[in-house]
Amino acid sequence: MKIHLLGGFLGSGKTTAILSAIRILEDRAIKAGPITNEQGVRLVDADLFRHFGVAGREVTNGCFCCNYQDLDNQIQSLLETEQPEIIFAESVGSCTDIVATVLKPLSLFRPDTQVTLSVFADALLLYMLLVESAELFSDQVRYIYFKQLEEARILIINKVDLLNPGQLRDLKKVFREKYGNRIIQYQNSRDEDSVRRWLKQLDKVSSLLIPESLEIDYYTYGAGEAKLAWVDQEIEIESESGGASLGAVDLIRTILHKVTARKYAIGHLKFLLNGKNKISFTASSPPTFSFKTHPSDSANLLLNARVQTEPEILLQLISESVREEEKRSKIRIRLNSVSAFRPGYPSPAHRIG
Ligand SMILES: Nc1nc2c(ncn2[C@@H]2O[C@H](COP(=O)(O)OP(=O)(O)O)[C@@H](O)[C@H]2O)c(=O)[nH]1
Ligand SMILES: [Mg+2]
Repeated sequence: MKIHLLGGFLGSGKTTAILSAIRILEDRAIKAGPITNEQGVRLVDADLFRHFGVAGREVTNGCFCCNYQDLDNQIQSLLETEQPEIIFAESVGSCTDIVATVLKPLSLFRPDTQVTLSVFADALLLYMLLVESAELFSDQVRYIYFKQLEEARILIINKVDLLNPGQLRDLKKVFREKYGNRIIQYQNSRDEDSVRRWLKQLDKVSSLLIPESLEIDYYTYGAGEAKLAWVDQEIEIESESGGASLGAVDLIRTILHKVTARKYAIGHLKFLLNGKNKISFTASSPPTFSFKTHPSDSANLLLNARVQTEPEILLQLISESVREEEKRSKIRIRLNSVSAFRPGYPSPAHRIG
């Protein structure tokens, strides 16, 4: 059995790559299942996997490293019920130190399992941070970001389609100088051929030596996680004139506009519309988007926001957006269950240095 861990920053394309990989493997009659991981409990990606009929498991309420036993239980449960040959386990995008706290413990306690770690990075965000030296996030958040890259033996520079040839050439040059001793793959996870190359790479590397654990300052790491606000919110929209889904999309637009206007750096701002359409934004996405809707009297939205600000401010911003949209489009919007918090201080169950 193989467990492929995926690390890397919020919104770098891990879930997209997993979904595509599972489909590719399915065509080859190889059963694979995902384990998603989040700090919250109402998750866009878990719902998305359910929508696509992919049987998986979730580790919620904290990262793999702090919930190692839960991760192990979920692996066991997935193995017993679905018998996958391969498990893709996606860690929380603000997590790092995965080698010492997840990969090594899994290799130790599950000696029959081959474990790999691929760290994903959004090519455009990487270009902004590395080539343009943009700050975007606070120092501590950037500390996490670069620690994620540092511990990777397999680095997936994803979303290469967002760069023009000149940008890609510059990024490759700077990147090779800094991280040249890694396996580096330039990928577009929306393209199956590109994901196939990653799978091929994973087949090759699974017998390689276990990577080295990071040297890391947990104080700065914890401070970086605490810079990000997490809000998970269920939203229901009603309209007597068939404008509910359109209203939902307008609400997304208003929230996005307010977040970008106030210059809060977006880790990942993702919405699931009517349980099936994922609309998501990252620090590298354009501040505009279009989405076609069909007339409907009711719609629902699940929002997972990971944004650099205070949770209370993010909640207030969502309420303001709701009030504005209700006034503007004659729709009724109900905010249902919500959780708003900052991730707690990382305290891994195991750490093998
Ligand atoms: N252009 C482009 N977008 C991508 C690619 N991979 C993922 N995305 C988009 O990036 C956003 C975040 O992707 P997701 O898989 O949720 O990231 P995660 O947070 O790392 O799991 C989504 O809107 C994806 O559709 C890619 O290779 N190219
Ligand atoms: Mg994800």
